Amino acid sequence: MKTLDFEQLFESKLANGEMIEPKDWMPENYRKHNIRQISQHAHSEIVGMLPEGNWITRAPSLRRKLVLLAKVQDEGGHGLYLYTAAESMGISRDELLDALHTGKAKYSSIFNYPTLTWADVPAIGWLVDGAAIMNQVMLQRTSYGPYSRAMIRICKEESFHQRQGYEGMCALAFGTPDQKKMAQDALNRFWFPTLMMFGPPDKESPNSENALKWRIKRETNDELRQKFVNQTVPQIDYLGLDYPTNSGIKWNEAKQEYDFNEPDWVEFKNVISGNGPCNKERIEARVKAHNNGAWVRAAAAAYAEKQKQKSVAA
Ligand code: FAQ
Repeated sequence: MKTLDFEQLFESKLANGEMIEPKDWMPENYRKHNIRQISQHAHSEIVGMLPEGNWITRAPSLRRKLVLLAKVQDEGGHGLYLYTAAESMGISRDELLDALHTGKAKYSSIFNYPTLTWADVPAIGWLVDGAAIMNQVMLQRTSYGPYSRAMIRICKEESFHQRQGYEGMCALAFGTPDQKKMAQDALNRFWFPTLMMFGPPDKESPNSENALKWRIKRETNDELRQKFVNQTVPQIDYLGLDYPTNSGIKWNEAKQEYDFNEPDWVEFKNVISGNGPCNKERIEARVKAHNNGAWVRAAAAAYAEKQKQKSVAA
């Protein structure tokens, strides 16, 4: 087949809503775009283990500790599905991790903010996992097969995370006045960083055009941000918390949606360029974990080699 025929086949698959699979021909830019997005997503999952992991030893009860341990472990699993999906496009795990460790690859801006009190743990489950699901529901139908299938499983687990987060927020918001204050403070600090998770405004999003054309993304950054606000504001109301300062949240009767203030996009650009409050600390923690795990990788490789020799000899 000529390249033109391959290209037509690729386009017709997209037009018919079929998946692109690892062995299918694909344009080089489609491959690069997916590697960029899937690997950044994978990095976000494993860096995302750090802010919550910070609270495992200080969880307020055994039940909360068990739930948090399981959640953080789930995020590690999500990273593994996503790294594997990215590897199926012909890039190695070492290359992917090297890009994270050297600051060449991005990960979600949200994980560069600190977790200052226990209330940040349920606030992350509620808001951060809530925003992640809002974005990931559409990614279940993304055009690259391995990414789409990873997202189906991840979404199931993220929904559970979101609910445990909201349940934790309810415990604080309906608890003592001090607990309610902690919940309010966590909401205030995480509101704008959560809105940033959806990416820059559509008019400043260089990757959206191709992402939509190739059905990698099915909704825009602004559409998803609006949906998230519409879903979350009634949940703030139910908790009896105040809207965060300067959030500008107001019901718009004509549009049948909430108006809200945009986050500070200068701060966003700073955070994604490596200058957020915790960027340095996060990368140092990942590099340290990777180096400390070298002996495990060496042992696993030696074991695999031994098994291979055994099966050749048999
Ligand atoms: N943070 O042109 P666009 C989670 C970058 S998973 C950092 O609009 P795109 C689970 C973007 O990469 C959360 N960088 O880009 C969990 C691009 O830079 P580049 C992660 C950002 O790709 C919960 C530039 O700005 N989810 O939370 C961000 O079309 C709790 C221009 O932007 C995913 O990764 C940002 N927020 O749209 C874990 C979902 N936004 O690469 C633990 C998959 C933008 O050209 C605990 N990803 N940038 O140098 C996506 O849907 C998209 O990649 C977007 C960005 C929506 C993130």
